[in-house]
Amino acid sequence: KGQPPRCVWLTGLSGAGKSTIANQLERRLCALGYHTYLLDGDNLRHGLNRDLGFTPEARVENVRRVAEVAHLMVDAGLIVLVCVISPFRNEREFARGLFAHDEFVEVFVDTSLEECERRDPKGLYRKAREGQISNFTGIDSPYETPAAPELHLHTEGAKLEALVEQLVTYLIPASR
Ligand code: GGZ
Repeated sequence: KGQPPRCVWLTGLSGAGKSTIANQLERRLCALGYHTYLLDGDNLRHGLNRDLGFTPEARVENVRRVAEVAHLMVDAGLIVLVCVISPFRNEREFARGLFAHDEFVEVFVDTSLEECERRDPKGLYRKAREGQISNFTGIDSPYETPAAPELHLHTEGAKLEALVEQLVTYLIPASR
């Protein structure tokens, strides 16, 4: 089947739901017969990006590397799902600039800081508030909200399936 290579770039706070949404999206796309690959910032930081921390400079380099790898994979014909906080507008625009116009889909996984902190699945927000982690996004490191994402997902009060459906419909308009 003809497959549209894409970079689906999910940006948002830690705990916003990027990985959860991308994992479910990957299952859906797989079931529809598409070849995908998921690049997750948290995982890549154990390998490719193990030398990088969370200073602004390290994040710039982290996001640059992830964007370049995604570009290679899109070049190979895959639908690449990227989950990185990518807090800076500049680096997201750098990533966008690597791709052809239709290939890059910026998805703002919009969950308020209050809600992320309430979820706190890994206890990182608590540690950041207690000063055990510094440079934590939303606490003492900035997150620049996307100005014009292709998709803006409001996760609070939404069902996972409905959010994933919005993505599938955007990516594969004929799938419904
Ligand atoms: C933000 C941090 C930090 C700090 C550790 N700030 O929600 P998680 O846990 O599983 O995913 C987050 C991940 C962020 O890595 P990224 O590569 O996506 O970040 S960036 O795009 O900004 O380079 C979080 C965990 O690492 N984590 N310390 N200080 N998130």
